[in-house]
Amino acid sequence: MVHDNGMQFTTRDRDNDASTWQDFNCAEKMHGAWWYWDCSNANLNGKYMPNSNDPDTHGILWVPFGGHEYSLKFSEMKIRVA
Ligand SMILES: [Ca+2]
Repeated sequence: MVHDNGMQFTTRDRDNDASTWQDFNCAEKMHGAWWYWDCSNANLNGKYMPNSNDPDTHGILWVPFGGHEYSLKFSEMKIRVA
């Protein structure tokens, strides 16, 4: 997540990631909008994958937890107001 820190949100129609390939949109590749840097570290808005094994990284991804091919069953984001 360190690489994604500070990135703008990328959607299919708003490419704000830092991928080095011209016209390459991480939200399209990963099937979910996120604060992408290089498409690979996390995507908690990915597709639900019932068997958790997702070699194409389209699932709900949190690489420090399960690696690049493990899709979580669900994700939940919470915001704390100080
Ligand atoms: Ca891009």
